[in-house]
Amino acid sequence: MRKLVLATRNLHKVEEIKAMLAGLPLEVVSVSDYPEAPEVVEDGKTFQANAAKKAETIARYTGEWTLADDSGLEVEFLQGKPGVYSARFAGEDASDAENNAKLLGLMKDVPREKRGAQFRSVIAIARPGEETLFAEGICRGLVGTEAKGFNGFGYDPLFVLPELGKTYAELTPEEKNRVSHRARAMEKAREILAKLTAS
Ligand code: ITT
Repeated sequence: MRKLVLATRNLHKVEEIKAMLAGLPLEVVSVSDYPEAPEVVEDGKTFQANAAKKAETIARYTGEWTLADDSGLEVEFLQGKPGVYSARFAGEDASDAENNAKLLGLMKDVPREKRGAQFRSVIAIARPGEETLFAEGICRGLVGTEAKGFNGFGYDPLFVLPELGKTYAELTPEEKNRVSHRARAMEKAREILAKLTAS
């Protein structure tokens, strides 16, 4: 079976993406299985640029098909921030708790109708010697006024899905994987991979 390397060091993402690739004729491994693999500096200005850089760097290093996700939260009141800086919103090496505290602080006293936000995921699929392919997914919601729920990672406890009345962190992994930005991007990525593995 052909290998697909997941170029992410975020174990939550690895779990989500592995679940979404189930059933495809691919042996899915993670970049953690390559201890000497290079660190990728995420200096792009867009999710697409960073996703491409992660996937292409690891594809070049491993010689295998490689899938990378670059994602983040875009808050309307903050003109799209933290965006590509979501992981380091409160500084390099910031924890999820620190990032969430910074976001809550900036959104203090902002009324519900101005708390709109969306999560965006861009998936890049790189193959040695071939053009990189992309898939994007968006999930709209609101920034909550307090952390709720314990599942998931990152901004999950603050991201409210108004139609469910729950945050991402209050969903089971299966529920999140049905509605999330990453699920939507991966649905398209699955179609791309299904075609590539069939040809
Ligand atoms: P890799 O680059 O190794 O994949 P990362 O966590 O640094 O791991 P990104 O650079 O794409 O990934 O940053 C994404 C950040 O956006 C992530 O750290 C979270 O803060 C946030 N994020 C993305 N998807 C999320 C999700 O499903 N739930 C909560 N927060 C998410």
